[in-house]
Amino acid sequence: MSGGLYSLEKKEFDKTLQLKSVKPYGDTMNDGKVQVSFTLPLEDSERSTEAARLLGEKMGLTSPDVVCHKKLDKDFTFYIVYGSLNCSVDYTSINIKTQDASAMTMAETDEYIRTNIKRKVIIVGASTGTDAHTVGIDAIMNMKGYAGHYGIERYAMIEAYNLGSQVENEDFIKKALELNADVLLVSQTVTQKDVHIKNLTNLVELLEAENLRDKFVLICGGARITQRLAKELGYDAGFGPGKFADDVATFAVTEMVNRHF
Ligand code: B12
Repeated sequence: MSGGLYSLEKKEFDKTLQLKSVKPYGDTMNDGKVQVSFTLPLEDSERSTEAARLLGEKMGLTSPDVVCHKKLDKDFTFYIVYGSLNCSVDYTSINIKTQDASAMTMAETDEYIRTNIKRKVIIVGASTGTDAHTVGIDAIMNMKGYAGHYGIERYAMIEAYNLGSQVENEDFIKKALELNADVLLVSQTVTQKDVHIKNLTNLVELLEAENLRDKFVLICGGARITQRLAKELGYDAGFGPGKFADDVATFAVTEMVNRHF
């Protein structure tokens, strides 16, 4: 597939696509069709199905339809509601700096480090705070990699240390200093009650309090992490699903060079 963002403007199949007012697509362009799913703490009945439909209406859906209601137990029911959105977004006004720039391969990154940094890059990663999920950080770091992408432990010019999960921020920083890290990788999977935001913020605050923030390229990642959120929280970059070691390593080493590490 060629093109990306701007090739959309050239789409021939339907001239009614307007990038200044993009709406969800169901059957026809601009029909605004969406489906939402949720659970109500109510028994499965006609009355609770109407409650689900009314919630669809209050969400701003035109002609909401409850197309599925499934009893979870006697007091909880799962619903799927279809409807149309009237609102749209101006796609041309969105200016998010993404990490989509083509990632270097492992060999290219190693060569880039040899040429531009001239020593091994030290990367320390962990799943921090109370978070016990390791699969995400392992996907990025493990030698064997993930989904056909080798992890950074395999890079000849990267020295990688995966500290595992439930690493306290204080211990993480201590270890990063001990290892003389260049890059810190933080994984956060659990987002209940915004625990990831509190934990990620705490790490930045601790680094700033010790005047250490600029010493590291600071990167976070996880299922609900976006570049926008990462930047808001004071990180240099954030990577979510669909991102691999190639993307992370490319960003980390080019950022180091840009910052004259
Ligand atoms: C496996 C799993 C577990 C395992 C974890 C085992 C392990 N060693 O990791 C166990 C059983 C221990 C577990 C426990 C819990 N889990 Co759990 N778990 C999952 C599950 C099924 C898969 C997660 C996973 O491995 N994804 C695969 C990886 C590869 O994807 P990923 O993390 O998104 O990683 C990619 C990117 O995000 C990115 N990335 C990730 N990290 C990083 C870091 C950096 C630096 C970078 C650059 C990129 C990056 O790169 C990766 C590759 O693209 C999910 C549900 C699901 N299907 O997603 C629930 C899920 C994450 N768990 C959940 C919950 C609630 C829990 C528990 C709280 C349950 C409980 N009440 O006890 C506990 C948490 C315990 C704790 N203290 O953390 C919820 C989280 C909900 C939320 N929004 O907070 C989920 C979504 C399930 C659900 N639908 O409710 N869990």
